[in-house]
Amino acid sequence: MAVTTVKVLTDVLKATKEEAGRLRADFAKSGTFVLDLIGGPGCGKTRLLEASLPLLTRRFRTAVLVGDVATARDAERLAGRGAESYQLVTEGACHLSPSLVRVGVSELVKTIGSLPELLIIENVGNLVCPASFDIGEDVKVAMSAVTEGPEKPEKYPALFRKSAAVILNKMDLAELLEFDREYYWRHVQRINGEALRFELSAKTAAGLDAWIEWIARQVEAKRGGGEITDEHR
Ligand SMILES: Nc1nc2c(ncn2[C@@H]2O[C@H](COP(=O)(O)OP(=O)(O)OP(=O)(O)O)[C@@H](O)[C@H]2O)c(=O)[nH]1
Ligand SMILES: [Mg+2]
Repeated sequence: MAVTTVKVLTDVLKATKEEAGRLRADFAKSGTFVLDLIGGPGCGKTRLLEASLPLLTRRFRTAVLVGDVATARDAERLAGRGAESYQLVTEGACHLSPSLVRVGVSELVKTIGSLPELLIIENVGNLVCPASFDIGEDVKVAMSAVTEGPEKPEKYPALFRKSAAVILNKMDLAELLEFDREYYWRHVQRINGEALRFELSAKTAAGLDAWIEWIARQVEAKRGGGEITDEHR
């Protein structure tokens, strides 16, 4: 019995890995830069996209996939911001899978005709599960907010270790909450000294420019068929 269980699990993991590989190959062919945005519930992922999309869609053909456990609320919020967005409802699962991303990609292509230059995927609000899944992305970006306290990198290191960049959001509230920035970034440095760092407020747009420019450099690099290297980060 135990052997059968292990075999089924191995097959599922293999199929998942293969689908992620197929997605990555398709994104390479179309020159689509894919960003997997991961953070706990309420850290401001959708709010950041609401602020970012008007700036990004001026420069790039952009589309968004939004993962949620139960609702289409986030895609509704993003409507009218210049990017086609499609909601993926996981029906309870705590992360997006490559097969669900494949469904979203097919739906996007039906609507906009081809893959965009930039695809942003807002993963399900969770600091643990999405970190373990390859969904064909170029980069994972870890996001947390000052309202969640400064221990998030320390307590959820896997996500921070795997991310090319770390966003600390809701900086407009940092002073009020006496948020310990030094503590937060010290642990990010310890876990992943390579990660790029953004402090911003999706509400006031403070710090947004550096984030937009970083994405833009990478979209341009991928569009040109170049490798995403440290130089572009
Ligand atoms: N003050 C302040 N509030 C913010 C900021 N960013 C987001 N919020 C608020 O925080 C709440 C949660 O933001 P969302 O964008 O829905 O968070 P999310 O990460 O997409 O949440 P899930 O999709 O549920 O995982 C909303 O009320 C936002 O308006 C910010 O920079 N400053
Ligand atoms: Mg959201």
